[in-house]
Amino acid sequence: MIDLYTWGTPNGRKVSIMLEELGIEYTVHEIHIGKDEQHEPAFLAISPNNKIPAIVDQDAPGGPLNLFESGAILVYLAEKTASPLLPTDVRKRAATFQWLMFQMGGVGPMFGQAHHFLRNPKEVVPYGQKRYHSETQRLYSVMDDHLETNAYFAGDDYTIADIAVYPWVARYEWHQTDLGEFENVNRWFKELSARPAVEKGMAVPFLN
Ligand SMILES: N[C@@H](CCC(=O)N[C@@H](CS)C(=O)NCC(=O)O)C(=O)O
Repeated sequence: MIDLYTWGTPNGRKVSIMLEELGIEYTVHEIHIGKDEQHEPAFLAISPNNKIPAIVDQDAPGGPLNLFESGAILVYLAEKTASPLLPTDVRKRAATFQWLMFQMGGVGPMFGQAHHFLRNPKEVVPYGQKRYHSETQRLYSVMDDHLETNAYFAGDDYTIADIAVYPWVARYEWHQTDLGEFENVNRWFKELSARPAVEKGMAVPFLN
């Protein structure tokens, strides 16, 4: 049994999609980040960087295991279940990690900043808006070029790299991106959207 501490954000949904794909039983604990619940001591004991998502694996060898950082959680769950979502073939595994890191170090932080500057009703900062919107568009071009000759990020197979990127692309309206301009990303996005596990995972803990 996995306890999932999450909120309705892209990073949280990576993990709920993964758990749905794996068919693992899990209990959702909502951490309302708008109400600062991420700073409560009980949550900090699991996730000391005060961010969702985090999990507790009650059945880990040696006793309950706490884990934060969505990328680490995806790898942990794939390894725990020996899932093909993290291939064992050396080249495919390397490609999966490469695109997972691309998401963790690029897509997540840059799209997140784009949302911050483009959707902040209190203070308009044109430089911040321009910088992160253009960086977002650049990342879409990188993804679009790659997906022109690859069905998925790691090549022929659907992996945790796709699960990591998907919930961020799902917020395309927030970062003012026309998916019609990126036909390969659009094709990939539509295919993943049709997966029942993706649809279910995206609704955890609520839809927005
Ligand atoms: N690198 C982290 C980022 C997690 C993250 O930024 N979580 C956000 C929500 S998407 C959060 O909990 N923010 C609350 C805060 O910063 O106080 C991961 O991938 O898990």
